[in-house]
Amino acid sequence: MAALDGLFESLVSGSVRVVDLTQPLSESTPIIQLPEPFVNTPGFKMEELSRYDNRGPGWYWNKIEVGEHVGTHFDAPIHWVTGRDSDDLASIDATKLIGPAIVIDKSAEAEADPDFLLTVDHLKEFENEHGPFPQGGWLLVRTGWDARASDQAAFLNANETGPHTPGPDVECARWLAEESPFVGLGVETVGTDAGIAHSFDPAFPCHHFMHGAGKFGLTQLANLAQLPATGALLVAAPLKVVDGSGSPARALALTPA
Ligand code: 23J
Ligand code: MN
Repeated sequence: MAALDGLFESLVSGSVRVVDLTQPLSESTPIIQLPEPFVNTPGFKMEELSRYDNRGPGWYWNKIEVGEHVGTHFDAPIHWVTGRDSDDLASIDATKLIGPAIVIDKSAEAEADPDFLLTVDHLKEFENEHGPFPQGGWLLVRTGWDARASDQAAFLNANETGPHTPGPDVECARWLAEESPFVGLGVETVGTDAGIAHSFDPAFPCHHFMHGAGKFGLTQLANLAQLPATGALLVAAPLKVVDGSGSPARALALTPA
């Protein structure tokens, strides 16, 4: 039997399900707000070229404009200064875009404390319960933040002290990048770093360490609640933009039904 026959059969029979981890991309998709003096990204915009009218009687098409880091999106290593000599979107080894998904659920903790920080201890605890993390895997962190994704204010959760959203602490970011077998980190929030990570040393440690190690980020994920802790397979599909630092992406998971 060919290696993928069983998978095709399972998809047809429904014993393997495709879970769409992607948030809808529209003009109301929430976007990250960096503080002064940094430049911010434009959001998503769509402009009609023709819609079965005199501009094109038989067809409908649009022009879209979007920042690379908008909505459910992929962070390439070259996004960060620590990864400046590493991969852009077009040079990434596509094998790394598919891998076993490990889903750690910290939604209760993030609901109790929006500044909740994921630590190496949390990850060791997970490994003690579920076994060692897989080589080439993706760590997906469930925080319940996807429930806020249609409301920019609730999603960014900012006050006069800045944004308050969960993410890894400095040592966890360093460990994921330099010691773990993961190739990427996926989150439900606007970025892979915690809201307060601008004040960490180094600032934005997840970007700093992960991209410095040639690893990836995936943000604004949806439907992680539908995945098992282990046993799902992630497919991350960013655009293959030459010199691109990131791109809106379709993120899918194959999961046992
Ligand atoms: C630019 C500057 C800081 C951050 C980010 C972008 C992101 O989170 C991103 O989307 O990669 S923290
Ligand atoms: Mn990004």
